[in-house]
This record gives sequence, C-alpha cells and structure tokens, in this order.
Amino acid sequence: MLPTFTLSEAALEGISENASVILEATNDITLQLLEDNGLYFTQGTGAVTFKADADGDGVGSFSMSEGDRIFTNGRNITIEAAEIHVGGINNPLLSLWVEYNKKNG
Ligand SMILES: [Ca+2]
Repeated sequence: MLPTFTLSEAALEGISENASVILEATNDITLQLLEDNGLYFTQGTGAVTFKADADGDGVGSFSMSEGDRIFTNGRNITIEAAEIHVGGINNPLLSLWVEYNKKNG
C-alpha cells in the first residue's frame, strides 16, 4: 500500500504568490471538503499543478466535492489525472473546459 500524505488547506492557501508548485501523486489526489467550501490561492503569477497518476498507469483521480470551489485568483491551475471529478473552479476558461469534458468525456 502506498503512503498517504495530507496537506492542509491553510498550507495550500499559503503558497506564496509567485511560487510555481506541482503537487504530484502516484495515484489519487483528493481535496477534502473544505471548511469554507473554497480553496483560495493567493493572488499572483505562480502556476499551480495538481498531477494525479504521475506514474501514468491509468490509475489515479483528482477529486473534490461538488460543492467545493477553487479560486485561482489569476493563477494558472492545471489538473492532470486519469479521471477528474471537480466541484467548481472560478476560472472561466477552465470551467468551460471542464463542462465540455463532462459532456463529451
Ligand atoms: Ca497511478
């Protein structure tokens, strides 16, 4: 069994504004129900990447609750996974992309 790591919501929200980060997992990345239903990244230019299934064997999903929302605050957010289950992301282009993939995926 692979180890599980937990990062707090506060740690994610505390990533400094111009730091680019990649959060990578062999299999699943799960955002637990957020207390305030929002993950608010600090406004800035640093790109944030969630990469599930980093070993590329087709097992690994990115999941968050339907009612939760990621506030990108101008940052680029990338989500890569074999399967993606998102709540909401307040980035218009990404939202469209997610909707498209829900319908056509
Ligand atoms: Ca995997």
